[in-house]
Amino acid sequence: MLRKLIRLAGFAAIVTMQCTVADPSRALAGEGQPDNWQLGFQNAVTPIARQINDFHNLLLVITIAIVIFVTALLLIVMIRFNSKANPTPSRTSHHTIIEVVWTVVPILILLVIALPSWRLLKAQYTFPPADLVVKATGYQWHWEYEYPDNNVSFESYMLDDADIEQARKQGRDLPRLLAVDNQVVVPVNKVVHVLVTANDVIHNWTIPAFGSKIDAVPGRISRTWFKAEKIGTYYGQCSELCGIRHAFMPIAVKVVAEPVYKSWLSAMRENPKKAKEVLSRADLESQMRAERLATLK
Ligand SMILES: [Cu+2]
Repeated sequence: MLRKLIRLAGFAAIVTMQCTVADPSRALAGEGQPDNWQLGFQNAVTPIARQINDFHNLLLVITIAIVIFVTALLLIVMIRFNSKANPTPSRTSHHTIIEVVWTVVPILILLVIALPSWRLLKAQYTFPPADLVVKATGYQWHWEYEYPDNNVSFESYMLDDADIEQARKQGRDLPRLLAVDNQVVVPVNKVVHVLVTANDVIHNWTIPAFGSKIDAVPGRISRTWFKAEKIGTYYGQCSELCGIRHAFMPIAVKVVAEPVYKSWLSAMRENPKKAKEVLSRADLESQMRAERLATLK
């Protein structure tokens, strides 16, 4: 009976683990945004996000092992040492070896958790030299972006349902509550420093696929960095409760090839409408390339 229960608990733990561990082969459809029925993290596209996923998976294994161990101990106590099975209880009140073990083992477990945690913190706060600086300012309820070295700035508002529907009619499938009118555009494989602040109340600039999450505090400039290694559009949402439309000020970052970024930047300086054309042309080209590749296969 006891063995069966332990085996069942082990099976349940393995199933949970398989569902929750970040799956690197998850379909591209959900890249940069949440998937239906998703349990784990979004696919990581920066070194920091990968480290966060690995740390999460390590914690998950440790947590599940502890849950199984404690459950097994409880079951043993309930079955072998209840008053019927064990009418004369032991009067042991002290056992040096057990006391040493239950002090040392948790210390070792905490060290196994602490070391990668410190390594991750250090990586997040060690800024490689910037290839590009972007400043994000939170407002109730939208974001404003500046490229201070390039004299470019724009506001970014969420697209409403009518805009999403119109885009769908034009053949573009945009995620509801995440898509915005003006995305942040950055080149692939470049270190981007993001200076984050707010103009009214505290907001939070977040992109899960980048492992980026930092408070936007009025009167103070915080800094984070990312190096996106994959072309695509990555979405996040304001993650600090900031008022009635908190859920409607998403963040969208479009990672493009460097030449596309350069032509977008120069178009932004001359005529922002042209900049959108640059991006949709790049999208069309990559879609055609993907289709060509698919036919070759
Ligand atoms: Cu908010």
